[in-house]
Amino acid sequence: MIAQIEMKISAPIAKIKSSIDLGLFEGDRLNKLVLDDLGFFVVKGLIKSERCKELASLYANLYTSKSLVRSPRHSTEVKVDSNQEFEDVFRDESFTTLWNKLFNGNVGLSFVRLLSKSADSPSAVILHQDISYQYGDNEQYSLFLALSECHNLNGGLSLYPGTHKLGYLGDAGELESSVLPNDLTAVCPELNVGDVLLMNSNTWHFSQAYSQGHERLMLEAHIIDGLSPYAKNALSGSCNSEWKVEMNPVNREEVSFFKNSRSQRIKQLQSELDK
Ligand SMILES: O=C(O)CCC(=O)C(=O)O
Ligand SMILES: [Fe+2]
Repeated sequence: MIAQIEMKISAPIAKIKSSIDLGLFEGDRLNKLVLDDLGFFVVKGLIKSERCKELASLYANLYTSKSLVRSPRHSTEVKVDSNQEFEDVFRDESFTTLWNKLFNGNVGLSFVRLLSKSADSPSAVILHQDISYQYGDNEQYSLFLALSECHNLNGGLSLYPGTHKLGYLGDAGELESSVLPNDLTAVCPELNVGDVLLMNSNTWHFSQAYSQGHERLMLEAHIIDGLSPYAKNALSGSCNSEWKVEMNPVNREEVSFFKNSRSQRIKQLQSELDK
C-alpha cells in the first residue's frame, strides 16, 4: 500500500477570528503587536487624500501618454522607476510614526510600483506570498498606499490572517488554500484614499477580478531593514550596510543571481517547446 503523505496545519483560529471581528487590524496608528499577530495592519487616513489624488492623476496622465505601461507578464503592475514623485510620498512626515515602529527605526526602501486594476485589465491575482520573489531577510513588508478606494468589487487585496507565521515555503507561485485550516477565512480590508495597508511579505494574499467601481489603484513600496544589503535608500534612520546589492527587484526577470535556476530551466524548456 502506498502511504498517504498529508499535511495538517494548526493555528490559533479562535484568537485570529476574534481579532478580525473586533476590527483590531485597523486604526489611526500602526499597532505592531497586531501586525506581528495577523500579518497585516491598515493605518487609516495616513496620507492626505489631495496628495493621493495628485498622484492618481499624475499616473492617469502618464498612462494616457504611454509614458507608463502595464508590465507584460503581470496584470496589475505598472513600473514607475523613473518617476521620483511616486517615491517621495514615502518620505512624507506622516510616515514617521510608522517607520519608528519598524526595524528599530532603520527603514530602507527597496522598490516602488503601481498596482492598477480596472475594466481594461480586470484579472484576479492568484494566491501567493511576496517573500518568494524578494531577497534577504525574512522580515520584509509590502506596503500599499490606496490611491483609490479599494474593496472586493474593484479587486482589492484579500489576505489570510496569520499565514505569515508559515514563513517562506521554498518555492514561488500559486498557493493551495485548501491546506490551510478550514475555518481560516480571507479578509479583504476596505481602503479609502490615503489609507495604508502594511503587509508582512510572508502573508498569503490574492485579489478578486475587477467587477465594478473605480479603477483600483495602489502605490506599493517594498519596505526592508535599512541595514539590509538590498536597501536602496533610507526612509528613516541609517541605510549603511557594508554589503550592498544594486539592482531593482522589479527587474528580477532581467537580472539574476543564478546561472541555472529552477525558473530559468523552466523558461529554457518552454522556449524549446515553443520552437
Ligand atoms: O494587484 C494585485 O491585486 C496584487 C498584486 C500582488 O500581490 C503582487 O504583485 O505581488
Ligand atoms: Fe503580492
